[in-house]
Amino acid sequence: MRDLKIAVIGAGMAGIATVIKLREAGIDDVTVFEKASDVGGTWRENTYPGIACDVPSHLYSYSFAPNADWSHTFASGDEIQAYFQDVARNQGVYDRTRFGEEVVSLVYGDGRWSLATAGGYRGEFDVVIAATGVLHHPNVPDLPGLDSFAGDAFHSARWDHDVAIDGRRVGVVGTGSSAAQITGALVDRVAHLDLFQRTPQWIMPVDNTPYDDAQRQVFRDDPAQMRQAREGLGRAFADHFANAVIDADSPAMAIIEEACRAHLESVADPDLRERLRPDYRAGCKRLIASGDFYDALQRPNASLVTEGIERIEAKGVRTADGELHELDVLVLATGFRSDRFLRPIDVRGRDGASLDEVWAERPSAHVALAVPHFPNLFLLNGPNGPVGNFSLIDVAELQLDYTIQLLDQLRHGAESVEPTVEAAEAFEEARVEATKGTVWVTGCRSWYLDDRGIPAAWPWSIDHFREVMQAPDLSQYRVTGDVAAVSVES
Ligand code: N01
Repeated sequence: MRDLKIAVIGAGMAGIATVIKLREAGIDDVTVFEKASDVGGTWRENTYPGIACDVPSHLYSYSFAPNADWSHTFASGDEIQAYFQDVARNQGVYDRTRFGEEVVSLVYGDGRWSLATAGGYRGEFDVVIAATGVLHHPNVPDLPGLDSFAGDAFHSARWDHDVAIDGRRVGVVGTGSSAAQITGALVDRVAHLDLFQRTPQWIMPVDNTPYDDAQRQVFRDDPAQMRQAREGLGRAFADHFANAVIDADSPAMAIIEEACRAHLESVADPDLRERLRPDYRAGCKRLIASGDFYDALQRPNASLVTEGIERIEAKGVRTADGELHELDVLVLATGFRSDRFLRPIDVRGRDGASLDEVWAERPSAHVALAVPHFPNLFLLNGPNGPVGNFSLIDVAELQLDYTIQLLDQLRHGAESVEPTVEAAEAFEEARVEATKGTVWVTGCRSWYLDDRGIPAAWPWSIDHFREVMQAPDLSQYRVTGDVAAVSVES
């Protein structure tokens, strides 16, 4: 069997899993390229006050590395980051990783990828696995005058911990999941908090129950119980959320909407309540899970600002009604450019095809994983995948199982494997059609929607994703070289 030399881009959640799962499959010549100085990806970069994951922690854990010690149902960001560091350390991922190496170009030719980094490294690989994340490139809004602000301004994913927060006047722009968590965490620390809301959000109430010592001991003593807990959470998450949003008319969707409506009724001041009321359906935008957001906004030192932002001035934010909201610190919780994926890496596939050109209108990938004309390149959590309403850990693990079966083609003598144009187009056509039944198209602006207003997401169930990821259908792939050597069950 041929030994494959594999490059992995990114040492976040998916990159760590890649090293481990490839090794399990007998593929050990793996180098991870990480532009930062540590593993963790999202959880290394997002360190804002209040950060947590809204996927329950026992579900947001690798299936192969359960963690009996999660402190809460929804663990905090630093606990999650420590988990990834531990797994990476215990499984030798640090040793495989070149830190401080930003990949800038990938060029395919004669069955190999030439990889170059900004630091001058050059190497040849049989396969590249991009584990570069989805919500990675901050969306810094083009607010007039932003540079003139005399205080400190930063994006939520670039939190500046040298800037004092306590007792100061802080403004938060945005009402997404990041802003909701920041608002809840900051309100009791600051002199005044202004939340600049462009669009109200539906908020799903959640309790973040701690696990006590006894429960943690049970999980430690009996891993089977912990596995069952993970499976139960996965089932509940799918039934009550993931499978609800893909069917706008489902009873589960109605339950979510009712829970959000009832939660909004908890806001005592009718004026504030109405200003917080969205005019679109719950789940259309990525649903926010929070138990403290409304409470925070009802504190005497919090203001919800619904007038549009006209410009930023030295002293603060000037809104369209002419009012100046004076601030010391401005937090831009304004989301991410969710259409970037592995760009800005310059990727050249077969016959010089440029990924940037192929994706000029919008990114797409066959089963969210692979792109015609770009052989032996796999994108974990790639375009149009199950994002936002599943545990991305499960998604990455399933994609890796599928990818490893495609790699078997190469290990048994094939030179290259890539999806056919026909298969990728047929997949995309079916996907677009299926988005029509989802709640994402019921009338709102969100990061799910592409430039056509079509959700750039997997519009089917997680069970269907599991089925598709069971085994590649080789009729959808162009395999070159010694193709008869292996067959993959389908
Ligand atoms: O970003 P977002 P996020 N002027 O894109 C507003 C995951 N996540 O970082 O709605 C004024 O959701 C924008 O307004 P509008 C999760 O999947 C998970 O919060 O477009 N406002 C919106 O309110 C999540 O969905 C967790 O009108 C501007 C906000 O900024 C995803 O990451 C925690 C503006 C952006 O919201 C992204 O969440 C955090 C402008 N020019 C993130 N530009 C958990 O697990 C943008 N906005 C809990």
